[in-house]
Amino acid sequence: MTSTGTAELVIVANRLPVDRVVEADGSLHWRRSPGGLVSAMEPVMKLHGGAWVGWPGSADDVIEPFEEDGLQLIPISLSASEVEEFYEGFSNGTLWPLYHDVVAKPEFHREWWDSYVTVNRRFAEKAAEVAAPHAMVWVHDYQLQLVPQMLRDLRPDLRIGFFLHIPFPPAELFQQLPWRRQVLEGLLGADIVGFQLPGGAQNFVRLVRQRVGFKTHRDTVYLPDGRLVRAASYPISIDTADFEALARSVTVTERAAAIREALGNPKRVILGVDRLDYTKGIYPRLRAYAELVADGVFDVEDTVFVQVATPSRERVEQYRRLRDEIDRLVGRVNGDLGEIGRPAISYLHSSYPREEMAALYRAADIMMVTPYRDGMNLVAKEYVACRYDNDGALVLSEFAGAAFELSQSWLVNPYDINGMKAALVEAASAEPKELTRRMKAMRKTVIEKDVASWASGFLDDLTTIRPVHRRRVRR
Ligand code: GDG
Repeated sequence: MTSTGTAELVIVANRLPVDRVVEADGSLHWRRSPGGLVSAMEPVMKLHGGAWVGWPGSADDVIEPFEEDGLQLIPISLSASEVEEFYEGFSNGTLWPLYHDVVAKPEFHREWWDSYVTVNRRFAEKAAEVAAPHAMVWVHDYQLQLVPQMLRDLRPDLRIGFFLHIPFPPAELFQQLPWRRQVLEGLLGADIVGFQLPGGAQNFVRLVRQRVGFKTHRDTVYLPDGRLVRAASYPISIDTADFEALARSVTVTERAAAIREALGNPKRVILGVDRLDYTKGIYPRLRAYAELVADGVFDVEDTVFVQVATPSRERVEQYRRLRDEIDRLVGRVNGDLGEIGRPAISYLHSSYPREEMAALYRAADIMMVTPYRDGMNLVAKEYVACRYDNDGALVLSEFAGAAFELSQSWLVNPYDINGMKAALVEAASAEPKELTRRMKAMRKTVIEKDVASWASGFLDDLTTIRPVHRRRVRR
């Protein structure tokens, strides 16, 4: 065992939960990144003297551990070539498309894999250094799938949990990965491997049986050394109360009215909010709307579309190409169908403060969330959290994890443009009573199952998982 640290709970994630801000006078400071994971973890972290291991977000930064808002932050440094090979390459050019149904073609490069191994080892070593004896370590997401086993080799005393935020693909797709066995073995270092949906957990257990050859029964893998690994689903959520409070605030209420005004006070506002990512199905959604305008079903005078596409992974080729495709589509639709002062689609390639997001959710009569594949999709839950009047319609892809819980939405297949058009028309003409019935049911779910209950559900299971013998692993 390597020497140990003092943190009783360690979060290991690709990014630290803070962003670096450079002031006009050149001074540097850190600002908490907005996001449910951070706010959900904060109370538990403070209670347990927690530490967060992650990358600060720019290349070649060597930063000493520091404390921010009572959180102990442990930066991991990545070189420029590691950002290219580990992060943009293997994580976002290989794993991301492979795990999202191959909606874009994954690239397999041996040097990207080598970098993935090197960087995963760096994260594991750092976590091993800061964790107290018998501490809990919670590792997050596809960038760090080798960390659980690397960490277990260094620190067999730890309880290790892993959670995958994106889908875990069926065997038929996962099998393409030249390093499939190493990834499965990496994950098996955890005591609990968590997924968004039961299907992900089942895919994982099946692959372990087929590819690694370990015995499995239902959600449990039996390792030859007597250790057990549990694979289960923990659907992530949002800080619902916080979002609703924001939506009810005077500033957001006024801003929502101002947005509608600026759009020309139309009868209907349809909204899409996504990172600009090829998994999110932005293209077919805009086409469905544009066809309805061209068909004369919607009129740009009374039904407008607002699409926010937050810039994302701009150095990765496939993302640049997607941006061009969407630019072209929006240009064509507005050129063909818009009128002076009335573009059919208001397209915003930009990122906004949370207040603006809440105002947009408040301003929208119909929210379209139509990914080809998505682990969960928090935008759908945020929209529901903001609709405290029980109005508004959610059109949701059946391939988003959120579809399992938000089954009262208008569920669509994003590959079926006619189907999406029909759902959009139905949602647009639904009676208020129908909207209320659906929204009420969805709000109940999102209020009961928020991000705090997600985090405590996972950590409680990790605390109480049968204390199997923790024999030293000899290799
Ligand atoms: C991954 C999985 C899973 C977006 N633009 C702005 C902004 N956002 C916020 C949204 C939402 C979050 O970012 C996006 O979360 P999603 O869940 O929709 O999608 P991914 O980024 O792909 O997240 C996904 C998630 O991990 C959690 O496990 O649900 O399936 O792919 O919260 O509001 N926030 C602000 N400005 C923006 O411009 N402030």
